[in-house]
Amino acid sequence: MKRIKKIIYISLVSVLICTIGCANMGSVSKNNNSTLSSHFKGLFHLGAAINEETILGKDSKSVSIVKSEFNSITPENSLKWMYIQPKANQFEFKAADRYVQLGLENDMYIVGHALVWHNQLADFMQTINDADEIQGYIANHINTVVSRYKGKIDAWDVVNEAFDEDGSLRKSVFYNNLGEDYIEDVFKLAKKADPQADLIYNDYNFYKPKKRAGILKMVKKFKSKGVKIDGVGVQAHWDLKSPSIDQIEQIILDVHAAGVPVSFTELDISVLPNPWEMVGAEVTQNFSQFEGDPKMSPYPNKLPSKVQKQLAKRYHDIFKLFVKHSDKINRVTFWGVMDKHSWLNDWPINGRTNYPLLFDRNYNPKPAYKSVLEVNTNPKN
Ligand code: 9MR
Repeated sequence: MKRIKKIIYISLVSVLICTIGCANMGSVSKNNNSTLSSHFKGLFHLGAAINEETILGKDSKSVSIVKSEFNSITPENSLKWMYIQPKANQFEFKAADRYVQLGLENDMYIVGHALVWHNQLADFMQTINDADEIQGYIANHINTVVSRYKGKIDAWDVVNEAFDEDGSLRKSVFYNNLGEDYIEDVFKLAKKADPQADLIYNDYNFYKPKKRAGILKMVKKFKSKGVKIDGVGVQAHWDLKSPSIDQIEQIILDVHAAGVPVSFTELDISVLPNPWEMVGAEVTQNFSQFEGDPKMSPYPNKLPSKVQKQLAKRYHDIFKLFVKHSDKINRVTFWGVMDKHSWLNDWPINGRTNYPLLFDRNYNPKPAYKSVLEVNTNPKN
């Protein structure tokens, strides 16, 4: 019911926006009272990943930004396997329940992240060497978690980061035990537990053609076999230059051609040096030998205004593209609320000072925030 009401609401708002947009062709639709989510309403959901402090209400400033600026939330860590089921058959739902409650109270599009992922998996799962045993745990995990939030969590990242850079399947504990069909089986289990939830495959480095092709081959196979999949999640851990706007556009077009909408699920823009040409979010990469090297963290106190402007322009260009293709995009989610809490301060080198989001270390909107609100929301412009 909640979902049907939302669809009707979004459709009505879309018609209204189109009517206004068509009457004012060429005018910038900036409204001074806009928030991020109201600015893009009718085009796509606008979300943020929230950490446990925010979920538990301990960071009231983040909570207030989330409530006023966003209409979708993703739990940065709290629903991952290692926290939800740290020991076999022992479930911990305290933070997850609070998370879902926050989303419901504020009528948000609530995302569950992530059901099956090789990383942040409970210890007991990582050493299993038996197909039936691991299959049993996966089925129990999905039934228990997805059923608990049936009708409340709107979308699940069902499988996360299952592909390698060359487009083949990652040799994870799931693949090693179950072979290549495990992803399909997991999607079927999720559908059984909540037939209405949007089921998403989520990954990074979609701008790499081989990886994208591998993932989209699977999506097309699911579609042709009638296996429910409702979208692809493109993580979008990017930097000031890469991927290019053309590369991002190609991702949108290719995902759309595979028959599903795209969501940009983990958007942030690193402004720090990346001398190894290393882009993406493979968390196992370690560059600890560079810790404390000032060349690798050139802005420890303040982001120079020149870089601040580059960041603002980069975000503006990205959102302009998102608006252009808003008919193919379901959601755009920032990976965090404000700079101080971003995972990018500690990856790939610990202890750096990064500035990847729209709110600064004092919870104030940055020039990039303003530049995003200045994006014309008429897709035809
Ligand atoms: O932001 C998350 C960080 O707090 C965790 O330490 C890290 C552990 O892997 O995971 C981060 O979130 C990841 C997300 O769940 C999946 N895609 C990549 C994200 C950044 O690593």
